[in-house]
Amino acid sequence: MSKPLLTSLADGVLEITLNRPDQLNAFTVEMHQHLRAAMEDARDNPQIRAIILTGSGRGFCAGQDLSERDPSKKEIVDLKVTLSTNYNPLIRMMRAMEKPIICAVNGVAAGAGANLALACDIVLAADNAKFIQAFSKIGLIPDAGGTYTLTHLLGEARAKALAMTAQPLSAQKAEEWGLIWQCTPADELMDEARKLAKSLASSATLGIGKTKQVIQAASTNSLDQQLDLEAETQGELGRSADFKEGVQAFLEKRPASFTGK
Ligand code: T3D
Repeated sequence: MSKPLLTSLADGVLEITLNRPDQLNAFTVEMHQHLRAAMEDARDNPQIRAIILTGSGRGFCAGQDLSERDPSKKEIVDLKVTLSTNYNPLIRMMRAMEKPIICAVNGVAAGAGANLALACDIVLAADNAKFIQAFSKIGLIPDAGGTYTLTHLLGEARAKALAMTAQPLSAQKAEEWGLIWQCTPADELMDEARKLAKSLASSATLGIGKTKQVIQAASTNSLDQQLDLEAETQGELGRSADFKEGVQAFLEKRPASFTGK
């Protein structure tokens, strides 16, 4: 049986591929376990300075594998438990990780699959990809952070309409609305994602990780709190090897060689 997740590491970039193409990479418990382990490795391994998340085959991820929720199986699955055990720790970990996660959405992203993509830091999507908040079709609400991400990125009007209608949102419109960073021709998606990841992996990783955290904090902080957080974080970064190297390189008119420290 093929592995539900593929990983490869090169040039400081960990590439993670969801690998259940016949089910559009829908989430099983097993795939969750593998993805969590890969993300933990990405977080803890200093060799890894950027992550790409993508899917194999024609889809990115169709959310929860609904065959694990087959009502005829009699066993009642408590979705509060499955979210608390699988989806929520994953999203929390990805948001807390002080490394950039690029999502290369290679095809349809539905349900928790769409919201997994939107939890990444920079989202590129193939021009034939679409985002579907499929939950309302099966009587659920958007999860895996969807109610938060959609509302913060799009505002209530668009978040509610996407969630209530489950209407597919094209990659082009997702870019136009500011839901994702970039819609890319499908045949250029992985090259673009790899180029971007490689460049982030050789840049000032510590500063990029802190940028992620401080921008995320802005959703709930006041301006005063944010100014304090910026000062505190800049103080820390001002003592880093990367800051020293960046300034030195600028003054010497040469490219900087960052170590991510
Ligand atoms: O349960 C909990 O723990 C709570 C958490 C829930 C999180 C969630 O994600 S709930 C939402 C679950 N996802 C969905 O409701 C989406 C279901 N899928 C679709 O609506 C459609 O497949 C798509 C719109 C995504 C794509 O449509 P299309 O026409 O391009 O492909 P298809 O023919 O429907 O799917 C291709 C195959 O993938 C097909 O299998 P087959 O017939 O070739 O053997 C289909 O059954 C399978 N597949 C697609 N999505 C899922 C799936 N199999 C299991 N689970 C899926 N989610």
